[in-house]
Amino acid sequence: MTDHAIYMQEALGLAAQALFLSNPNPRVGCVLVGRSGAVIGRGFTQQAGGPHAEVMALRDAAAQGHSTQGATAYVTLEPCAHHGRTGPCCEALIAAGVAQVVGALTDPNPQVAGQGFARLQAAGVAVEVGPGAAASRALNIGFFSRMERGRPWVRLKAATSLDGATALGNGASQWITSPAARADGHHWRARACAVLTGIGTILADDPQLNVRAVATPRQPQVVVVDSQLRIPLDAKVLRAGSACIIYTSVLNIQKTKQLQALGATVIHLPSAQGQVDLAAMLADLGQRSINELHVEAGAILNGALLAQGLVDELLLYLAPTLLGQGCKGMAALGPLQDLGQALPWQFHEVTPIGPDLRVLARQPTS
Ligand code: AOF
Ligand code: ZN
Repeated sequence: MTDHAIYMQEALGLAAQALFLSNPNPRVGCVLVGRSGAVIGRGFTQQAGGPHAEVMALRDAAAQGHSTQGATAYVTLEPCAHHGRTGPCCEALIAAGVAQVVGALTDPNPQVAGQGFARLQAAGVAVEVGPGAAASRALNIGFFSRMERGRPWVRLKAATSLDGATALGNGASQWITSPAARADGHHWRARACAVLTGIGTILADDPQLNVRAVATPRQPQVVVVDSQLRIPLDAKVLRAGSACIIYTSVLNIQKTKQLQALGATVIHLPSAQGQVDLAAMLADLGQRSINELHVEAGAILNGALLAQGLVDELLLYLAPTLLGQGCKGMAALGPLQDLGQALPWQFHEVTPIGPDLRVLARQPTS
């Protein structure tokens, strides 16, 4: 590996430490290398509104008494050029006397979009872009989705038997997969900006949909699709720490006021068919800075999202068990008339988790 690749690898490792922390800010890492070739500072993006990776690395170097004059900064995303909740990182790097910036990717945020690199170059800082680009993008798949498509990266999670059943015909479903797989599922909840479910799941299971099995500094926002606004006022998701967003297709002022009094946000987004307009909902969630949307829903909402082509990734846990006929499937789709109508997916990654398999599949285009 070249020096650039080695230091960028370390910066990517730092960026990964922001996985549960920085939402909706991208996960960014920064390594400062002094003129002697030694690493003098490290940082990663803090919670939204907190310092960016570059500022953390500069502070780290200062705290250790290192001079940053003539240093090289390895950053997994273009240093910002805008005055957002924090000052522009490109100015902080220039002021610190950094001589070279190696960046993995241009920031797709229109407020930055090349201006950070341009400003560095205008100040005489050498700029190189490219090392670590694919890994940085993968780590920020939701941020890129929101910036480029105006909607979150939609990841649909399901736990099934080897023959694809999510529950017995009588509804019994606890537990098909192992504790290890369930804990792994919490990791994916934790990295998401929001967890989406449907009213059917709320009424049947009254889930909390928060992160419990892994330590996290923040909880994802809970989002419920509830066409008829049937959610009970004592539903657990309404008691969770982060305020719940409910999408509905009916106007029910009284129930809306009751839900608002509990801290929920109620959004009326009817489709032509009288249900919630799911594509419009995703656009609205993009406006609300949702990067990764983690779907844990029943067959009806899963089927609607899949049929409308709104799911980007399947996160499936497969247990080594066969449940046979008469079971429930993960998505109400079809019945199809011929195999040509089948929805095509591609395996992206397959990982054993305890006794189960975790399968990530993506749309062929993504
Ligand atoms: C960086 N370094 O570590 C991150 C950046 O609201 P603010 O001020 O926190 O700005 C958020 C935007 O800054 C975010 O949308 C993205 O464009 C950029 N994120 N930039 O220089 C970082 N996380
Ligand atoms: Zn910044």
